Amino acid sequence: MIVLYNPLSTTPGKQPLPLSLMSLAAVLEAGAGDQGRSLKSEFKVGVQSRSSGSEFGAGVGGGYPWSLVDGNIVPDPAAEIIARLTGLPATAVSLLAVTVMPGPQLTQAVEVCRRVKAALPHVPIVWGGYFPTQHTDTVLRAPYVDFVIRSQGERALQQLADVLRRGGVLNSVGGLSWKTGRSTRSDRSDASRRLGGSGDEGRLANSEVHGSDLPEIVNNPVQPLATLDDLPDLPYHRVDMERYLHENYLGRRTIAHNSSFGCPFACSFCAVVAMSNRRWLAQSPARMERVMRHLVDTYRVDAVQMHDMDFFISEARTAEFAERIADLGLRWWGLGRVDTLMQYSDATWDKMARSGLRMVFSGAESGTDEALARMNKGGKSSAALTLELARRMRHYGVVPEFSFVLGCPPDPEQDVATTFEFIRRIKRINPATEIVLYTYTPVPLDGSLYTEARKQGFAFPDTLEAWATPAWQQLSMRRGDGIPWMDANSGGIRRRVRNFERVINAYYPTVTDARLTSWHRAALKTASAWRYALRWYSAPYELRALHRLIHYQRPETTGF
Ligand code: B12
Ligand code: SF4
Repeated sequence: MIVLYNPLSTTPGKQPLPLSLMSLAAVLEAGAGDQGRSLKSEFKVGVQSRSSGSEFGAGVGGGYPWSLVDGNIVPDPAAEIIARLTGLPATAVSLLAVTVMPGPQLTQAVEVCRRVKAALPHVPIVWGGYFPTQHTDTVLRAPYVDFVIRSQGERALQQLADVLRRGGVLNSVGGLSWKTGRSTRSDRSDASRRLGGSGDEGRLANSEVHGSDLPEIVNNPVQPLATLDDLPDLPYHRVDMERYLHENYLGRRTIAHNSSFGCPFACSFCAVVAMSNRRWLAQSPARMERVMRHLVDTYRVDAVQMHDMDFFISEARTAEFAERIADLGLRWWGLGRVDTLMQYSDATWDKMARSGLRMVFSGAESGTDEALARMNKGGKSSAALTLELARRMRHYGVVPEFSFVLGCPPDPEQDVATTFEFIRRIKRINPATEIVLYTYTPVPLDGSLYTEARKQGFAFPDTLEAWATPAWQQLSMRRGDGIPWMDANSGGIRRRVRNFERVINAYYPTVTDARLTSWHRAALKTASAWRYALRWYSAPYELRALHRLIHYQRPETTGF
């Protein structure tokens, strides 16, 4: 049994379909077998369904038994995981596979994995996803994590399961990192024994690594990424889809989907760079159409949030997708770069608007080209293009959602002030624009921002326990805590950003919160008008009280 665990990541009731794990589940469900057969030759991508004979299918069967534990739904994930992994036949593969991003998700993952390891020391635990891909050594220093799979996970998890089932060397598992070296105990763990063999080289090391016995870590090279159309369809039929359908600005039954992996750019604050090494792989429009039709027909989905890191990289793909789904009446949302979207032709914008595109999230990042260059934003990005895109999207009736990375060196105060003025210009051009304000949060990626942060004393924690503390959890949420130049003035920059956000969101109430009535909007606008006119953003206590009263929802919590 392979238990796929999605640690808590959001507030109750908002849980998105856990796509990272569903992608892994698809491969386990389909079952590639382990005799060196390629995914491509083995999987029948969406060719047939075992029960209905419709075109949407889970593949050929014969994979590994798996089950999903979603920490967004299950109140005590550790107890649930232990129950599912207890009492299995000795010959069965047991494995706990965990997806982890920094923040509260990591905090729950640490606590749960520690409990599972204590209860079931023979069950190997593998972490994958954004956090372990960037901080592999820190993860493997924890005695309760045995493996990390870096980057794309489908093929690698299958390979790891094969090695666990048949014994053999771990070197063959693409992107696997694991602990090797001498055992710290005389008896080896069950999992280790199952792998057999005499030497340690390439085999599972004892998972009980304590204190100063720092493990030696081996990092297998990441394999070439699997083409997405060669991977099987997600096993929607195996989860309670009703739990993952939500009512929001887009629709009454909104689902999450992912249609590509990676991004060809290398912005210096972005975790995607380590994940895909500037590669972008995408599902074909035909595949996407087939999945959309399945979701509409089977689950009465009426809106889709595309969780791709960069949905819009290929104009041809977007245009064909928009044409293919035009008759479905879907409303959809995606993330895309400002410069890419400005390069699209009017014909493509027409098709997108007619196909139901309602909102696009873009990293506008800053109001100056110098800051964009320091962030290594790349492409043709510029502040002027951001303004143009706001104008263009107003024309097509698509809501822009622009995020900013504020308070960057060399002069964080000035950076904040300039970007505030820039945001006011955007709002004049397109008042519906949603503004999402972040402060720079380092990722371990060379670049002037990270270099500057390190120069000023910033360092990542080197244990998972430290990452799981409230301070680091807060830092991971991109609020600017713990960044040397933000802290230098006792949090003054952070406060300025939050105050500005409060005033601008009152003066231009978000269009995406369906609960805001016209009375609410008028009250917010009136109450904030004098502040906005005088640029008096500090201490907006009365607006905070008003926001509380009407259960105001911040734009950054409505998006992905
Ligand atoms: C959906 C999503 C969420 C959802 C939650 C998803 C969930 N799992 O429950 C919500 C909206 C709640 C959310 C919240 C946050 N998120 Co988020 N989120 C995403 C998003 C858009 C999509 C993730 C996804 O499903 N991708 C599709 C799947 C198929 O791809 P994947 O995740 O990469 O998975 C593949 C591999 O990574 C790997 N893999 C992943 N997990 C595992 C596990 C195992 C065992 C293995 C073997 C392999 C493996 O294999 C998978 C298949 O190839 C990503 C960006 C992106 N497009 O990836 C950001 C992203 C992961 N989030 C991010 C952030 C920062 C946050 C927040 C901190 C934001 C904030 N300020 O609040 C919060 C933190 C939440 C928390 N509680 O910790 C960052 C992480 C940055 C970093 N430094 O690592 C990302 C990368 C966005 C970005 N560009 O910055 N998020
Ligand atoms: S374009 Fe977006 S996804 Fe790509 S590296 Fe930059 S911020 Fe990350």
